[in-house]
Amino acid sequence: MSDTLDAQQGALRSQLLDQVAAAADLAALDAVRVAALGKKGAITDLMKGLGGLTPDERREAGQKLNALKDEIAAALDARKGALEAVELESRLAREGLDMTLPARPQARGRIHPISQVVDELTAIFCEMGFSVAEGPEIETGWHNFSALNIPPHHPARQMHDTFYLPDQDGAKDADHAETVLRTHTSPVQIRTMLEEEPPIRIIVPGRTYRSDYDMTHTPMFHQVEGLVIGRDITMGHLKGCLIEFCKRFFEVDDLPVRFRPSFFPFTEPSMEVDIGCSRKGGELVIGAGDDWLEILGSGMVHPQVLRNGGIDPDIYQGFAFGMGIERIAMLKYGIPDLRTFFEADVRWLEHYGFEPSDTPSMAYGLTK
Ligand code: 2U9
Repeated sequence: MSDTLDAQQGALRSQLLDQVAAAADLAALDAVRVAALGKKGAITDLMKGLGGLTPDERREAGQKLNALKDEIAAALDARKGALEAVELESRLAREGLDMTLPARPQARGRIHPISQVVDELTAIFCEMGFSVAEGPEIETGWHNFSALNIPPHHPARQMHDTFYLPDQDGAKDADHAETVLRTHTSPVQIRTMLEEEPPIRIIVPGRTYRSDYDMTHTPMFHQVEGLVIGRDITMGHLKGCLIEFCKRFFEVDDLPVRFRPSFFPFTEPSMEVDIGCSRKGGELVIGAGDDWLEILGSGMVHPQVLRNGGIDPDIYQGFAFGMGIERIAMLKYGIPDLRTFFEADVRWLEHYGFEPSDTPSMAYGLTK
């Protein structure tokens, strides 16, 4: 074959092989294929140029051109495979899922300690057969004080302790005209007694208000009160219920519990309940030691309060109890300052808050 044709094919071969290697993606590679092997491609042009040769020259040149065509086609296929592999790798990297990631992203939100403790109290008492009652936070003087046997000039009624609102018009008497922010959740129990027949077994968690503000008091705080009314309800029922509650809430099976005589206008006899603890080295440990910690107040419902609730004390008796929710939350979860409960500081919530999935339940032990 002429030296010129040889040189042409040699130059074309290295040019095409360089272009195949340099093709950065499948589209560029296809352009090289068309430029080399297409109808107007470089190799196709050389094929057309064979017409002017002798039969022997044409046969030799044709064989060499076919060999070049096969070599370029093979190089194109190899490069296509390599580029497709790169394309697949980048798609896998882009679309891949890391199956070791948690099913749900780490919840950013937190349940406030008050909400968590209300859920814990509800889990404990509802498992004992109580139901949850709610009622208005703006109350009449009658429901908040008189019905509870709190006499007209009792200190609790003073402005320094109670938030008064303007009297309601059209009330049936001065007591019902008087309007306050409730100072405890007891009025809801009065309303329940007026509306339901015994037996009654309710807890009433909720906001309560007192005109007070210092290291251990805030104008709004949370209480939970309980009321059990039935035939032949005795102090034994009160003690059994509250001892069980304290053990389950603080999750200490052998928790020491003691009942101390006290006085409340709405219960007789009344007793405050302490749990055993140790304060050695300034650290509070609940359940062990020879010290005591007041948790709640309780008593047998005063007969006059039963009458105010439309219940005959010669047929029914009952017991009641009440506790501050912030107080037991602070004791149980070691939260030092009451005022931080209401500052909505996200860092505080991140630290003292609870995971939404930490739903308290007696089925799995109050807190996992
Ligand atoms: C009715 C009858 C009786 C509710 C009770 C207490 C004792 C008590 C305080 C604890 C700390 C309020 O948050 S606190 O300041 N409460 O000690 N509460 S017996 O007695 C009732 C309630 C309603 C009809």
